[in-house]
Amino acid sequence: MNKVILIGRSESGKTTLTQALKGEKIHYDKTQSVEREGFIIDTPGEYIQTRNFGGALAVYAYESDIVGLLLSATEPYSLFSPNITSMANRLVIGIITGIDQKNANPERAERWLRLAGCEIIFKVSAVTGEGIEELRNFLTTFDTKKFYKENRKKMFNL
Ligand SMILES: Nc1nc2c(ncn2[C@@H]2O[C@H](COP(=O)(O)OP(=O)(O)O)[C@@H](O)[C@H]2O)c(=O)[nH]1
Ligand SMILES: [Mg+2]
Repeated sequence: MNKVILIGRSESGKTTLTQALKGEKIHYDKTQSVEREGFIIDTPGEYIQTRNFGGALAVYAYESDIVGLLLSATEPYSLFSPNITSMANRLVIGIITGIDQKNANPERAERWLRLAGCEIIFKVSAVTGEGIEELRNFLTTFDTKKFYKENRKKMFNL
């Protein structure tokens, strides 16, 4: 089973998504520390809301098979610098959260995540459940061993 780490600013929906992926009832729970929830590692957003985001990404990625960068569809800006995914020698996917909301603009969020370097992007709502099953399937079944073997030159600078 892949270990997945979720990274994104506070309120981007990491904890709620963790609950939705685990099939739990959604309840608000402020994340105080890096928490392991089964195959998912949830992080407090404050950790990355600094100029050292790239460093944090590089370090956290070591704990995971897949890194998920979260961006809310309602976010008016993005913290992710262009090509930030290159800081991690892991598969970094984009996850757009909160697509059910009235003022959601998933296309804008997608452009920012592509700019950040994400090639695989999911659009989800933890509230309606849209896209959750697809994301869960990807996270639990994607063959990361094969992926890293095939991409070792690119990923590990060999
Ligand atoms: N409408 C809607 N609200 C969401 C969704 N995901 C998260 N939220 C809300 O956004 C707020 C922040 O979510 P949370 O998971 O705590 O964010 P975190 O700080 O990244 O862990 C909470 O009030 C959630 O209920 C979603 O998909 N749809
Ligand atoms: Mg949280």
